[in-house]
This record gives sequence, structure tokens and C-alpha cells, in this order.
Amino acid sequence: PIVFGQADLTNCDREPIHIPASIQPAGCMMVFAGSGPELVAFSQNTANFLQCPPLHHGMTLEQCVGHAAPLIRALADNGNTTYPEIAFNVAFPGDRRCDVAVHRSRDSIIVECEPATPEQMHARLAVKQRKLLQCARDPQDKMSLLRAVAASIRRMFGYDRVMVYRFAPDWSGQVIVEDRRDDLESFLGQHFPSSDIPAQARELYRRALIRVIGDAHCQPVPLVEQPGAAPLDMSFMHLRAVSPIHCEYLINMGVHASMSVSLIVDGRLWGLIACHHYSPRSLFMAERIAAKMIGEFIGLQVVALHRSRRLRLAQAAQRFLSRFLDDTSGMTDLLPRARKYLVELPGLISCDGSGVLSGQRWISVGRALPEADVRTLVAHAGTAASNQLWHSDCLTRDCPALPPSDLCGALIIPFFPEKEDCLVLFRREWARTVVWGGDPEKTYSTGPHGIRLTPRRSFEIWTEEVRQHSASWSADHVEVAGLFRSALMEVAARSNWMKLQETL
Ligand code: BLA
Repeated sequence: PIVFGQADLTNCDREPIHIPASIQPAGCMMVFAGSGPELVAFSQNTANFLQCPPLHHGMTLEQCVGHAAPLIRALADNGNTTYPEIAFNVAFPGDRRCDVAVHRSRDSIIVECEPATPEQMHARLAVKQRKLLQCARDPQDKMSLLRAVAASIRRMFGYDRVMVYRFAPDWSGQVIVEDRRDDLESFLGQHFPSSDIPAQARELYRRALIRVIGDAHCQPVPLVEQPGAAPLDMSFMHLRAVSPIHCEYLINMGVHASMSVSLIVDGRLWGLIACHHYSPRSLFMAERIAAKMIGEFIGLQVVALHRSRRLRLAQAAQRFLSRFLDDTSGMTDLLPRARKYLVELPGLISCDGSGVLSGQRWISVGRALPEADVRTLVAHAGTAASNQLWHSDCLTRDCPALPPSDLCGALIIPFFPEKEDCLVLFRREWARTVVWGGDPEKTYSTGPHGIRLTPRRSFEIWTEEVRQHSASWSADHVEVAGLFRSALMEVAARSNWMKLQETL
């Protein structure tokens, strides 16, 4: 297994970033266990940070934190394992005041202490947060919502650059919104490879919704642990130390400090509000809480926008289909009516043309492959046997038997079990240039950790020409295609039954 801090570029998705055994120096931490509970681990800076006498393993909670003990005990008793319980402005012996976060990890109680949020900041944050939520309450559309949020976050927390980073299905990502200091170059529109935020980091950000890195240049503070102690899971600690590879990445980008707030949509990590600062910058606990709540709220607003778009589409499809079902009742042959309905299809599922394959016949509207090619495609897709929808945004890849064409995408809706009868939608090539923030295939150069151990230094634009692809078929569109399939199967069964009656 790979030890934290020892990962290189070939295995950084296996670096155990949740057990760094060290923290960022913005605060200190103590870990208690047992009936005392007794101190089992602490960050090396604790006595200095709390201005208390040196600590040693086995001290009780009371001995470590004095008057603050009952409060910390209460927080630990409330605390579940993931969301730390918090208290502002707690007085410690030595008159040091701290904001405190307490949570449990297995049998341990983890206590994190940070500089107390200044008193007047709470009210200021509440006002700003209220204003932001007001603006975002009734969003017109997703992009204007996200743009407004990025601008507000930058005003609220003073980062030099605030981006909305949106994940693609392959976990590469794109900067879809940016609000930045005028003199900085723009990352807007750029794509970044999935390896820039490796899988375990994404999984962590799905569960722990905010990540603040105060200074990529700083030395982490090690934990003083008992010999042989099991590694401490720090997943839900704000102060968790940062992977040296990621620090180097930020430094290569010229960035000193960052904040990422997770945007969760339907339980999945949909994107990040990713912020950069070009000098060190930590947030107070109250600021982090505000930022995290904004992220949670925006995630829910994105869900709401997606739901309403889906609902509108489904309703339009239902209206269209009930018209179609009424219109074709009592008919045994649908093809004469097909053209009229095919013309309307692009309004529901965007496409450049479509056609119906029914027995020996093929009727099409708009741009469509020739009948022979359609038959090749349908046979290759195997929809007669599977009786399932089939779609592709790259026919040259997914059906190499087809001759080259500028129709690069197809969605097949079979509606007759065991037969090739189907509705096919086509999409033209969408030739585009994807702008990557640095060459994703680039070989890496030598860095402080040796050859191959350094994330790329170059964030120079690298472009990829995407050809022979159509726009991809969205989940919403595939869902509507499913509605079409049910309606067509009903009509097909009905006309079949009527034909049967005629022959009797
Ligand atoms: C974490 N990588 C991250 C984070 C971001 C990025 C946003 C979250 C932490 C933060 O906010 O700093 C990536 N940052 C980006 C991207 C942009 C940006 C794409 O601003 C675009 C504008 N990173 C690498 C490689 C590795 C790697 C090659 O590039 C591994 C070999 C690792 N990235 C890595 C790790 C983390 C990370 C381990 C988790 C850091 C942590 O939370 O401890």
C-alpha cells in the first residue's frame, strides 16, 4: 500500500489522503479515547497554539482543556461521526479563545481548535449570506444562477478567482463559470483531465463538502501518536493536511491558497465551486460554514432546475404522444401518418432527422442514413433481440461497419419484440475544439520529488479537435425516448391485433 505523501503520478489515485497523520498549521488538534477520555494523539503545535503546558499521552480531557471540558464532552456526545459539532469562541486555559469542532472517528473523539471567528464577522456574514440566498432563490436558469453565485462568493470571501468546475461523465472537468481579479488570465471554458482530482479525492469531497487549503507552501504539522497506533481517519477534519502532490500542483499554477465547495446533485458530486488565492488565505470557521451552506443550497437549486426541465420535457412528450395515439386509433398501418409526427420530433429530442423502419419499409424525414445503412446499424445494435433503447454519439466507433457519414449519432427505439421495427433519430457531427488547460498526455518533468513525480508545470492551452462525434444523448432525452417506446409498442400491438381480427 502507498503511504500518504509517497504517491507519484502513476498511483496518486491510491494515495490515502484521509490518513495524513498531520494537519495544516492554521490550528491544532487533540484526539481522546477511552473512559477518561485520555489524550491518545495531538498535533505537535498544540501546546504552543493553546498557550498551555506541554501535553503528553494519557492526560485526561480535563487536564488538557480545563474549563472547556464539559462543553467538549457535550459536543462529543451529540456528535455523529461525520458532521463535526461546533462551538465558537471557547475559552481555554491560558486565556486562549478558539473555535472548536468535535467529531468522532471510530472510538476516538477528535477535537480541532482554530483561531476564534472575530465577533463582528458573524453578523456581516449573515447579512451577506442572506443577500446571496435571496438572489439565488428564484433562478432563471442554471448558468445565470452559477454566475451570480461565483460573483457573490468572491465578494464575500475575497478570493482572487472563483470558478464553477463541472464534472463530465468521465470525471474530466470544465470551468463553466469564472469570476476573477481583472489582471489574471482566464480559465473559463478550459477542460482538465480526471487525474487532476483523483477518484479518492472526489469521493471525499462528496462526503465532506468543503476543503480549505490555507497555504500550499506551508509545512504540515505532524501528529504525536502513540507507537503502534492505528492510523487516524481524518476525512472529516477541516485541518487535514494536503497531499504534497496537490500542493505542488497549486504551486505550479502559481496559487497559494484554495477553497473548494462541493456541489452535490442527486447524491453525486456534480461540480465544485473552486477558488484560488495568490497569497495565503485561511477562512474562519464561521466563513467555512457559510460557504458550505451556500454550496448545499446551490446544489439543491441545480436539482430543482434539472427536475423542472425534465418535467416540462416529459409533459410535452406526453401531449405529443396522446395526440399521436388518438390520431392513429383504428389504423392498422401507421406509416402513412409517420411523416407528420417525425417532423415534430426535433422539438422534443433534438435531432437532425429521423425515420421509421417497419417490416420492409423505411420512411424518413430530415437528415437520415440510407435504408441499407439503417439496416446494418439496427442489426449491429441488436435491438430486435435486446428490445432495449440503443444510442451512440460516435457511429464510426460503435458501428464500424457503416460507411463514413456526417451523421455521427443515432438513437434507436425498438417497438416490436423480436423484430427490427424501430424509430431511429440521427444527429449530425458536432465538430468542436476542446481547450485543455495543459496537455493531458504530456510527459511530466523533474520536480522536487524526482522525475515523474511532479504534476505538469505547463498550464499552457492545448487543444483537441473532436471529430466524428455528435452531441451526446442526454439522460432526459433517453428518458423521453423510453416514453416513445411505450407508446409505439402500444400502437404496434393494437394494429397487430386489428390485422389479426381482419384475417379471422
Ligand atoms: C485536489 N485538485 C484538487 C482540488 C482541485 C483540483 C480543485 C480540490 C482541492 C482544492 O480546492 O485545491 C484540481 N484545481 C483543480 C483544477 C483546477 C483547479 C482542475 O483550480 C482548474 C482550474 N492532482 C494532479 C495529479 C494528482 C493530483 C496529477 O494534478 C495526483 C497524482 C492529486 N488533487 C490531487 C489530490 C487532491 C487534489 C490528492 C486532494 C487534496 C486534498 O483534499 O487533500
